Amino acid sequence: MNRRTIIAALAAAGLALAAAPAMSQSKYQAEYRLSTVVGTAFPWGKAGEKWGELVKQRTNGRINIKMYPGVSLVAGDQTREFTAIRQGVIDLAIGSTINWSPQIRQLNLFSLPFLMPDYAAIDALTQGEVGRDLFGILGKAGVVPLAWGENGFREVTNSKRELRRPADFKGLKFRVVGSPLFLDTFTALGANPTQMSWADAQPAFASGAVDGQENPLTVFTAAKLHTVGQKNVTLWGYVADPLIFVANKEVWESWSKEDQKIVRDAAVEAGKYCIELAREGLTGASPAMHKTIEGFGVKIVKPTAAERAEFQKVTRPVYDKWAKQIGPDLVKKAEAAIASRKK
Ligand code: X2X
Repeated sequence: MNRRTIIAALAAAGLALAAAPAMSQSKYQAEYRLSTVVGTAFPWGKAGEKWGELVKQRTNGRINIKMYPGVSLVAGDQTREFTAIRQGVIDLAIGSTINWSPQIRQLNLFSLPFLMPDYAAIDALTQGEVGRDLFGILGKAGVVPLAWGENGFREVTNSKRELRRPADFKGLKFRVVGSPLFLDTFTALGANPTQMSWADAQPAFASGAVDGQENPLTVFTAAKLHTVGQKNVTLWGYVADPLIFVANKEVWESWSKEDQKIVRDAAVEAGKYCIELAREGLTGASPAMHKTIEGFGVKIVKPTAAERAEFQKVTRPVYDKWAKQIGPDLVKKAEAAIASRKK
């Protein structure tokens, strides 16, 4: 049995991993397991690949990162990823704030409807004091946070009709991600939300078991969601999910200071690359990706300011309820950072 098998067995048995540090870490592992939800067709997976390449090259192969897309180390259940990192079943991860928010309630911040109006607002949070506060919280929760990346603004899509106002959501069945906040948001809109992993979601679109979903357009195109009936897209930009690069604490501490610096710097570089890719074709007056998607026969709806305000109004009680759970001080700090952002 190697160290990882022992740790996995302990975790499966529900035993506290306080026992793990007693097993001395005399040498580096042959391989370090990096968890992501999606693979290299997506900016998220490309960032993981880049992180691994940079680290391997700069450590002369001392640290060899293997990517496990599809959160396969936790059998596709992305809401269990954070716990598995803490337990050492996963060595490294690039995770969405949404998927880790069941364990770290403050990460729900980014899912507050209509908190972030533009990319500058995301940057104002992740690159400022709010980002540092969240890294402090993750550090206390037992992982080592290294860098920010990005999944993107999550646009709503469905197979039935154009969505311009809350009334259009009525009765539609939506697949939502694993934070209960999303159930509240879609319920407030009058829809019928159901929580599902990404792995389960795609067959559910194909079979028509659910009508719609929300994800960044980079996910829409890479996963070819137009081929599973998603023929209507509404660009409402209601939330965005940053990605966070982290390491398991014990793995991190087993590395030399020199290697820690290499891994951290490479994460920052791969994170910047990820953010660039996540925004590619999505900025400017007539974004190229919108044209690409329309070319698939998909109808893109761009809500007017008044229509957007209507969505904001019906979801405001969800914002207020969750602001309390996230922590009013953190939310106020985020709102202030956004109000004074550089555009
Ligand atoms: O499951 C999703 O929707 C995805 C791929 O965007 C996340 O992992 C949050």
